[in-house]
Amino acid sequence: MQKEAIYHRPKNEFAYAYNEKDLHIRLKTKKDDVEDVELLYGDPYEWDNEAGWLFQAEKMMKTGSDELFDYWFKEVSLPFRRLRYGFRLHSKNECLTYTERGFYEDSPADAGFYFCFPFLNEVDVFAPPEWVKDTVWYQIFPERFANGDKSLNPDGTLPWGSTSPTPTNFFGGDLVGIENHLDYLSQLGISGIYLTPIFKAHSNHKYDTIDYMEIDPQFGTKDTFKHFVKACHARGIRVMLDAVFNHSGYYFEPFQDVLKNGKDSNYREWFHIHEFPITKIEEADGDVRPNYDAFAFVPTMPKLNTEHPEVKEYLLNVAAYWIREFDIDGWRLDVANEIDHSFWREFRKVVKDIKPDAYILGEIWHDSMPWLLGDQFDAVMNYPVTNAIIDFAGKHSINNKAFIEQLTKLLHMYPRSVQEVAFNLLGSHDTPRILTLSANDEDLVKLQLLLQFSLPGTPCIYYGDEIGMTGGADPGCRECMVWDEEKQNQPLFKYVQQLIQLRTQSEAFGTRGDLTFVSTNLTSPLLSYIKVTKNEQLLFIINAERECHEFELPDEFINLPMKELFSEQVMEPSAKIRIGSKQAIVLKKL
Ligand code: ARE
Repeated sequence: MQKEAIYHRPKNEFAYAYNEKDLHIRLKTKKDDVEDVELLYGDPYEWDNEAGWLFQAEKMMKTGSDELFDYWFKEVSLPFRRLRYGFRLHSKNECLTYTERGFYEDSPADAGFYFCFPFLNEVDVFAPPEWVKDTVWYQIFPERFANGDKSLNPDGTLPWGSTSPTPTNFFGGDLVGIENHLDYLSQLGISGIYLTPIFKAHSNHKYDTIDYMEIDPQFGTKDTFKHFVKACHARGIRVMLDAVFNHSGYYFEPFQDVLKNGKDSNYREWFHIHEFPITKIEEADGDVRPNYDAFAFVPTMPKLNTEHPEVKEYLLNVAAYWIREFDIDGWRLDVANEIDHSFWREFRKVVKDIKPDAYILGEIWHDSMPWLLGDQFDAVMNYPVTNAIIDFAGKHSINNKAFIEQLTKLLHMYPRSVQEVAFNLLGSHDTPRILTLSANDEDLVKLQLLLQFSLPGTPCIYYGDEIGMTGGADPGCRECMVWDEEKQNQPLFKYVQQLIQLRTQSEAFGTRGDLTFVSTNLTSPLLSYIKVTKNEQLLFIINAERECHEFELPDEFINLPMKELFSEQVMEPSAKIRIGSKQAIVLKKL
């Protein structure tokens, strides 16, 4: 048995409270090394003089394998919500008990040797907002969605869609424009809007904030925004704003004061100034690096000192204000990974005190477990899953087996309760558009959308992707929304609409369905996975290849009456099924 590959450590994705009574326990072992695992578990205080610690032994379920590891899972609940536990490992010729103190041939009789989940305190249970599990998000870059009030146009505003976007040009998108198109969004079926920044700022992207307490005048006023939120809520659409707290803009009053008064400024501690005098961008030439911390090395984005009590108070007040006064439903946190954890813990308390079911979404592109322990974020933008989907079904740079192994690793990276509200996207204002990444192949985009909508988490459509807009990396991906219906890809719109309907109608299709990859055909070019709830069983078969393929149904689906969800056709019981090139089939057991 490869003991060096056997790993468990409590209170993260390996051991966590799923709800007020159930604990989830996971273990990983070297792939194909261990045949069976039993969880040995019990109350730490149950023992007798003869047997010592009184524990139960129950088989764990293998929930998947990635490139290197097998993953084992067990859900347990104990009357007194206290747990000591270990693992009895069985391989061909060996049997070992794995405890916190190491490996033993015979299971130790002393509970003190075992892993410990001391007590399941309700306040520690990570409980993300339930409504997020049923939400389909739509991301809008406000400057480019719709120009509803030309009187707000900034100087130099260009005619809508008249030319390519650049880092500095304007087309006049505003809040009225978005509100005027809520019928379109309701028709599509989305139920959450994520707006990139809308507070007063210098640029067209508004990530260089001038005033966190004002709506940017080109987008409208506070009354416009209040009216917009009410109109969204009246349609059952939630609203999430973009909190840019890692840095301010160059023209943010406190930074201007530091520029003017240098080390005598009352705000000098609000930033991370390396030395005085500060490099003034007006005097700087080219890409001089600022002598203060910034986002990347962008001089117009001075990093805020969120550890400073005045900065913390100011920003937490901003966070509270827009929830309390405008009833927004969530915050997307920009450059979330570069702000200190203590700030985010206070942020969560402030936000959840005002609106307990507000959604807190961190923008982190990498492993985010330290922010997802239940004391900071509810979820993160799930770019690792985005990349796996695009690599498999968009770029064909990984095959079915590699995709399953990558997804298995990613799905075991976080607690299930986190996975269920993960923010699943195929692109954003920071990435090339999905159709462009898929070499303009609409069929491949549809396969990627199906994966995005049926994997655990909640999907987000980037504006215009639903009608087949293209665009390269920032700023290419920020073109003006196409409203000329002749130029919109209506079949694709209808397909996205159908995915949203399927996700709404079928619980197993959405985030509550338990996912298992059909790994019997790892060498097959076809990806297939099963999603089940207690009332539904769905089989997804995806052919990202350019040839037709035959698929042998897994045992649970052989020779049974089924309905194909997209066509609504009842399928004759069979053992095999043909999948066309770049096609997908979703079968529901009748
Ligand atoms: C501007 C130019 C870009 C240029 C960039 C270089 O427009 O063409 O590449 O400068 O600095 C905002 C604007 C951008 C602007 C930027 C800087 O929207 O248009 O870019 O300000 O002025 C990393 C961060 C992540 C960040 C991305 C952009 O981790 O937080 O970089 N995303 C947020 C917002 C952006 C916003 C900012 C931050 C700044 O979503 O829209 O940019 O407020 C890998 C890494 C990631 C990296 C990612 C993208 O995956 O793992 O960490 O994200 O690549 O580069």
